[in-house]
Amino acid sequence: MEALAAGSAQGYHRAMNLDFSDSNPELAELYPEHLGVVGARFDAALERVGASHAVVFSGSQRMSFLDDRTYPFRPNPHFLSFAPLTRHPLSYIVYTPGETPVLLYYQPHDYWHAAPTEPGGYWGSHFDIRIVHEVDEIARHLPAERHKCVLLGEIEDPSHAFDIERTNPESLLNILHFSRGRKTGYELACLRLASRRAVLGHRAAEERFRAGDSEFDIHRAYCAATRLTGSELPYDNIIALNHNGATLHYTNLELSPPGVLRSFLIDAGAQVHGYAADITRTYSYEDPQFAALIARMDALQLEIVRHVSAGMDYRQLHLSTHRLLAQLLVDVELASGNVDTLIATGVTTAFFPHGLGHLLGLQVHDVGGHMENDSGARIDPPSGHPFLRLTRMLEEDMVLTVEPGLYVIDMLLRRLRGSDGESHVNWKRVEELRPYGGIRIEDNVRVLHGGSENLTRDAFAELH
Ligand SMILES: [Mn+2]
Repeated sequence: MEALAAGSAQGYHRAMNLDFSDSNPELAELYPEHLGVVGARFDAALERVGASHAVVFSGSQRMSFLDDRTYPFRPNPHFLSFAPLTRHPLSYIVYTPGETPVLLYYQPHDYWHAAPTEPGGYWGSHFDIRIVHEVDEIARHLPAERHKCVLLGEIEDPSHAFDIERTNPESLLNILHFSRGRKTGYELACLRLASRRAVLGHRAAEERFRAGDSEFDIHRAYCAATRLTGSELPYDNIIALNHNGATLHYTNLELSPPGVLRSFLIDAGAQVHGYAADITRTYSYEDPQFAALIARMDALQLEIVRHVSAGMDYRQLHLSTHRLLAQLLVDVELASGNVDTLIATGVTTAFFPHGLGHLLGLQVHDVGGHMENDSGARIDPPSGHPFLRLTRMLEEDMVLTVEPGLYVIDMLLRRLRGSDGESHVNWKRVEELRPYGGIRIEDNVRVLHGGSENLTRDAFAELH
């Protein structure tokens, strides 16, 4: 990481195959097949609703209330699925089956803001690109028969719909959302790059934790190493020292380091061409007992990852995690009793209250995690596990997270008081663990027939 800080990032990135640009030759090779797959999905989706054209809107900049400032731009993921246009509000893709897609590329004459640069890269030659400087010019590039169009995107200003009346039909979206669960070769390459990019940050963050930095300064080191600003991250970094790790989505970033350093939980991602990584690690400062507990959770996580393969029901993986966690709680003397009892009395849920994981892609919590098929049928989470975001049968080339956790969350543990669970908890051990917050280990995993590819562990192994 010192090499990065010293300014030789370009050379380092090239050496480690970390070309995040849109001239990356590997992505250039994979992209045409990807665009073909996206097109085929749109063909099926348009046929279902009897439409001839999909007009996919990138989105507009949202304004703060009573202000002239905008929120960070978050593009429509359906727009991003065509091309890596992450900074392009007010652009449109017109997709017509059998034709080269038209890209209405909005490039305003604007001396306040940097307009999008000239289109190009590995994707540019696959579109009929029409540069427009005024929003009004867009209308004449759209198919004249507006009733044969469907518009996909978030329309806040009705003028951005250009008289297209059918917007975001659910039966059409069901096809796109269900099929996005499986990634193309190009998407897998982007996701691998995103994992590597995030791991650069994780390495730098651990180093700053060991050096005694504050949460704020660890966050700065993370952004510097990934070459991403806070608003370019796929989600707000969770950088939690000591007991702050018990807050599942902790994002406060304290400015000063704590007086005593015990533990560090970091849940931080990165994105490459809109595709996200979502990675969590937990470190002990110098307490061998907490380090041993982390090692136990790491082994548990790997055991669950070992069971990931096509045909597996992700709900079963989540329930298996509770069984393994119950045994772990007994082994480390945080609880006593048998596995079934600890689950039935809610003890495992108090220590591990979130889902095992979720689909990952253009969205950190990618769409379609609860879909049974492309017709809109839904698979509910198992009873008692409402926060499980992925309930599907696993298919080859899905990419998902596996992120078991173990925390001292007083709000949840208090609820066990007076219940059947109370006598199974070793409250003295809970007191001892409380200052350390919690543990979460999260990898990004690609489903294969008979196994999986661990994007995150591969990246950590490469970038040592
Ligand atoms: Mn996650």
